[in-house]
Amino acid sequence: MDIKRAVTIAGSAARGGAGIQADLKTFQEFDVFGTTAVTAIVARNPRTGQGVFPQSWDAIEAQLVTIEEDIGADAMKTGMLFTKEIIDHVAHWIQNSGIKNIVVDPVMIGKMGSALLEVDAMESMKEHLIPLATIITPNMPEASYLLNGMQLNSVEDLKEAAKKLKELGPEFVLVKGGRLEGPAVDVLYDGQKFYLLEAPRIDTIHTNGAGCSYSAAIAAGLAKGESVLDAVTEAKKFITAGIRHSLTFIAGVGPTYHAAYRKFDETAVTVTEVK
Ligand code: PXL
Repeated sequence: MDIKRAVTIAGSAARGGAGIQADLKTFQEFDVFGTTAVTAIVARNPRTGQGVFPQSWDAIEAQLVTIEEDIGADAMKTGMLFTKEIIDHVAHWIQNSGIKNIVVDPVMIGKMGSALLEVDAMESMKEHLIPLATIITPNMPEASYLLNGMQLNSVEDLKEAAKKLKELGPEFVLVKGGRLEGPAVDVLYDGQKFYLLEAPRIDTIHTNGAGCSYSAAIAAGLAKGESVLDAVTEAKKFITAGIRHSLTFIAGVGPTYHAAYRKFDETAVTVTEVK
């Protein structure tokens, strides 16, 4: 069987809807074989108060070496990396890996409120990791942090942010406008052209893991050889369906439903090239 492969370097989200778990579920939906390097475990222990359990670089490196030697990868995505040390090591590893399609989701804060990136790690992300990316996928708060607090209130602001983020060195920038009013508009920028990807807004708070799943879907498309624009468009359809049919269980912000696009969607995404 010829199947494309994608590796995710990210945190384990015990709740199952975000992080590594979201990535694997997404890869599966796109018929891409997923492999994982867990950087940290996110789960709360009310007895000790601990909520994030980072892994040593030795443990992370072991996973990457195992994947490289036994499976290989057609694309990679990074999610929660948590520390400056992990970011620096991962960037160095990517540089030596020869992997072509690199999706960097600059994860900072989870929908459940966990801090997923230490404060001093931001500069390393900007300096060492983002320049290696085929595409970065910040949401509005992440884009704002990466741009020293730039205010984002409109699609024009998203375009301006994309332009500034492009200067950090990635090939493509996708700034996601999920927090604007009106339709859900994301801006894709390749250094020359802007594309607006628009989907209907879905009124729900249950979007845990949406960003993880969106970027994993992009990685899956790239692994299969799609263009960045095609991969992002398909990924947006996938995540819109997942949000429309998002799930709720016992408590907290519910996860997106990864099978929704395959099972019942219908979702229209319009893509417009703009100046
Ligand atoms: O959705 C962001 C995210 C990423 N990675 C991990 C998470 C979360 C949010 O909960 O737990 C591990």
